[in-house]
Amino acid sequence: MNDSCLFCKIAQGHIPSHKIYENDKVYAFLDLSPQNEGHILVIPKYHGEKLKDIPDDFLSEIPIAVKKISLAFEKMNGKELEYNVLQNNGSSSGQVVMHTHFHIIPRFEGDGFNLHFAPK
Ligand code: D5M
Repeated sequence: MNDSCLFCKIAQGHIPSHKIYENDKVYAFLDLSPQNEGHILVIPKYHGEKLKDIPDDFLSEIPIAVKKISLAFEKMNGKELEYNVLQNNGSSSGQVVMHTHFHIIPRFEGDGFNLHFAPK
């Protein structure tokens, strides 16, 4: 963990967040600037800027956490959560917070939300 990192502080409970899920390797919380209702961030409890910086034992926990969160949603709401998982790697890709994180962006029929992967 890095004392000057926003997401390390959130994972340690030093900055408030709306916690969604936590285990010893990952922390998930609501995004402060949601792209769609219920936008969640999942982060490793290991400080590394980019995916390549995260040890496998932390990284491998991320998709498992995503699965758990989606199943919990389904159980609570009686319907499947449809979503995109997005991970920005480096400033030119749109990464703003330099602690590896995965966005879970819920999708709803006709929400008009567009992901632009193609170069302009
Ligand atoms: O995404 C960084 C994301 O981090 C962006 O969607 C806003 C979110 N963010 C920034 N500060 C906070 C706090 N304090 N709580 C919750 N969410 C936050 P990136 O992929 O780096 O562009």
